[in-house]
Amino acid sequence: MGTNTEPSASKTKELQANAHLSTPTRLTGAEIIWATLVGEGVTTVFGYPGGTILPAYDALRKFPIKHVLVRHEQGAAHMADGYARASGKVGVAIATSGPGSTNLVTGIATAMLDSIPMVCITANVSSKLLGTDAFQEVDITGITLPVTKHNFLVNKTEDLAGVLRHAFQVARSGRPGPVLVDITKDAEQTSAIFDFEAAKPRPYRPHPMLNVEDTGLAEAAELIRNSKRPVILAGHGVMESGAMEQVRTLAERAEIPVALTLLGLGGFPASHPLNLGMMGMHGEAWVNHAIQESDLLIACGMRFDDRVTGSLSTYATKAKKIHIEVDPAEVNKNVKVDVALVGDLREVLEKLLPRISGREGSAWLKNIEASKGAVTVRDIKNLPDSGHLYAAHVMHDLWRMTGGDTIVVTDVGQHQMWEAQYFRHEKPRTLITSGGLGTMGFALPAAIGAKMACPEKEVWVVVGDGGFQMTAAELATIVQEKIKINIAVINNGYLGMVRQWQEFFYESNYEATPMVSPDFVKLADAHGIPGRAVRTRAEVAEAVKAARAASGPYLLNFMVEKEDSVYPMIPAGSALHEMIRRPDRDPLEERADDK
Ligand SMILES: Cc1cc2nc3c(=O)[nH]c(=O)nc-3n(C[C@H](O)[C@H](O)[C@H](O)COP(=O)(O)OP(=O)(O)OC[C@H]3O[C@@H](n4cnc5c(N)ncnc54)[C@H](O)[C@@H]3O)c2cc1C
Ligand SMILES: Cc1ncc(C[n+]2csc(CCOP(=O)(O)OP(=O)(O)O)c2C)c(N)n1
Ligand SMILES: [Mg+2]
Repeated sequence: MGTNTEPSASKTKELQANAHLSTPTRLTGAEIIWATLVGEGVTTVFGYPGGTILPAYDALRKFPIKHVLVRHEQGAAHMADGYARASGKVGVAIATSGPGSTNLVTGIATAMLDSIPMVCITANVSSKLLGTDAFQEVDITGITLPVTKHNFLVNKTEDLAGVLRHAFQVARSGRPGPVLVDITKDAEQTSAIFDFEAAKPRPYRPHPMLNVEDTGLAEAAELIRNSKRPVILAGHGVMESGAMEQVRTLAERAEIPVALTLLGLGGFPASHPLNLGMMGMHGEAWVNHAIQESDLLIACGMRFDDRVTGSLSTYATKAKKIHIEVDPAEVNKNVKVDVALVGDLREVLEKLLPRISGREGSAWLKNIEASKGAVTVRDIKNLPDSGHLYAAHVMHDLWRMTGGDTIVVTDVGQHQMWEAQYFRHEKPRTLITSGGLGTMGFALPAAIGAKMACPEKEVWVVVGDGGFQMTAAELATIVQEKIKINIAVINNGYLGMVRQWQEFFYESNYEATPMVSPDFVKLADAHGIPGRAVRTRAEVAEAVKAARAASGPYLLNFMVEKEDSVYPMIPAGSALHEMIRRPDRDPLEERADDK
């Protein structure tokens, strides 16, 4: 089954014949919306129609843009987000006024917390009705003010092209983020001269602080030269900046190990000898110990989230800190740093690298290696089959069988952490996950967006039984769009991550976490999607093979151990080295000698 992302041939012809972009032409506001999007290079949008946005939908047929009809506007926002995360381009979501636009809000906040470039276009009531509590009137610019990078209300047709172009510029420049453009119905209906060139925004002017000076670079190089126990902390900004090569060069040239945030996974190859793995609340023990013992942290495009630092007063107290970061507001926000290099990571590293020469790091690397001890590689392939199906095995087999060459889109919870621990990401943009907001229901729609952006790539959804039920309606979107996505439901019968907190911190009072679910295989079947349940470890590989071989979407319902927990775990607010470890006699051992 192929994907359906390309505009139809007839629409493409219209684009070629489309003189709007070069010759100023009189168009309706509705037409200007699409004409501007075409000019900005948009080929796919995700949306849901309604009364006030109907003029725009009516005009859509004239433009070479593929519209994906979602089942809930939250899905449209997550799809636009997944599209952006997979491709690096700006994702676009469309909704009508009132409930249509408020349904976008969770998806917008999700993109905001993870710095994802997105433009959301909503319609509002006609300008003369604004402020009258008209039918489906809602102040969506007010509502989304704190969760957008910027937002606009347009009530004049002649302003539309300029505002939309500006919105794209804001979304993708500097630290990316979501932008909302709310358009009154009358601005869609009346006409104006569309002049794409004249609507071009003024060139993006970086913040005046974004000017790395020689003194800062010299100080950073000096700290690196003199450090005995440095660690690079690589975050999401590595991918957003496209600085994978520069980070690697820095690590290799100065022999510095690299720890990754959840959103940084894939920015530095998992198989690289200098890769330590994930840091933070569910990071590897040796990574957190290395950070606590370090004398120099070089933070590259990461924002010292509390899931990463644990308690700030005890965080890496022996270390000097260098922070390379595009957003000045992030510098000294959580962690006070010694040298701040504010700018685009790739550009800053390109200036810094000529000042870095060979540095001997083997003693520190050996020290970290030794600290891995008996509990290390998470290479659990040879562990005896205890008759239990652990989510860890599912992730591990998924990684082995795909060779890691797939986009994995996860939801939020235990399965998300097991994916991060057991699936090894070699390449950027192969893990798509909601980190900052931790939005359950994200995975299925975000995967649709990712597949639309990268139709040639294999895409897997890894989702819990709880989160899957939040946006499962988008199964119908998969079918309508004829796209091939594989879905792995990690079904533990619980809101597992919350159950784990109840077990550890609330005396196992499992209030409101056991969850009854429908038969997910039957649910898929009702959509015409084949699938099967998997109950034992022996069946996992065959099931993954069947899903991959199927020509269309496929769902696997993995009935995993119900009360397993994610280890290690730093209790919220504790120090980074105060980890709860997997109990010794737990059936799922993680031993170094399993290599
Ligand atoms: C259940 C759960 C558990 C979690 N556990 C962990 C955990 O154990 N470990 C962990 O790491 N995370 C964990 N997280 C995720 C965590 O909440 C944060 O989302 C994550 O740590 C943020 O990573 P980041 O700072 O790399 O990315 P972001 O939050 O996206 O920040 C990226 C930073 O890079 C900057 N940037 C962007 N573009 C550029 C550029 N061009 N040049 C320079 N800088 C740039 C941005 O301004 C921003 O400051 C968990 C999340 C959930 C839901
Ligand atoms: C929209 C939303 N509501 C509530 C939460 C709080 N929460 C975090 S993880 C989790 C449990 C997830 O359960 P499930 O989807 O079954 O995944 P599991 O942890 O069992 O792998 C909950 C309720 C959230 N992150 N998002
Ligand atoms: Mg669950």
